[in-house]
Amino acid sequence: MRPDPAVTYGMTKPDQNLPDVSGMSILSRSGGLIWLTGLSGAGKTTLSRLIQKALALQGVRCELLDGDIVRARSAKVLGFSRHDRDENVRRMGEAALELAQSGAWVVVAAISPYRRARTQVRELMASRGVPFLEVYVRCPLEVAEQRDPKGLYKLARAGQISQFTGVSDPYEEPSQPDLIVDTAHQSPEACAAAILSL
Ligand code: ADX
Repeated sequence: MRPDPAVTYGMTKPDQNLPDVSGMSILSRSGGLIWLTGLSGAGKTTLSRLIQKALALQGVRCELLDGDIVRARSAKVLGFSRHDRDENVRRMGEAALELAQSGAWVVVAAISPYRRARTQVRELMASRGVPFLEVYVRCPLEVAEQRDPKGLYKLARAGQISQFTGVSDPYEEPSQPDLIVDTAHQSPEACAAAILSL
């Protein structure tokens, strides 16, 4: 059985009350990119899935690009050095651009720890006239670490994973995100609704 994403991420299990996006301006735009950045365990994947479900209810195509899944598919060619993370972000931006230009809404869920790489994606989208929304999925390190859905923080603290974001590698908070959602204090549904209201 596949794990429930909300449980996986240690967040409150979402009930069936998906955000109602009918009448929201997102429906009047033909595609765009919602970029979720934040620590591992912050809730990016959970939110991306809620957004996709809410949009699907309105017949809007929404594609998800999740760091974990994209990395698994690319045969782990990229590691976690700054260079590789930036390359990962660049590739996701390129893929998202193509999807958005085909009329889909795209949600990228990736730690994407470096400001400059995220800004480069913003600039790429702007140069092609594709709406881009950077959402900081904020969650204090202590909370993400307590959730530790994949047991990675524990391994990182034990020195078994190096360059782990928040523990032994940096995370640069967005200086001017389009939105901040706080997953330590807001429900997943409230966060997804706030994002869809942008
Ligand atoms: S990013 O930094 O390049 O944007 P991405 O979101 O694709 O990262 O992948 C992060 C996921 O890889 C984490 O959720 C975690 O499951 C896994 N991971 C493995 N090693 C690390 C590490 N050193 N730092 C962060 N995440 C890691």
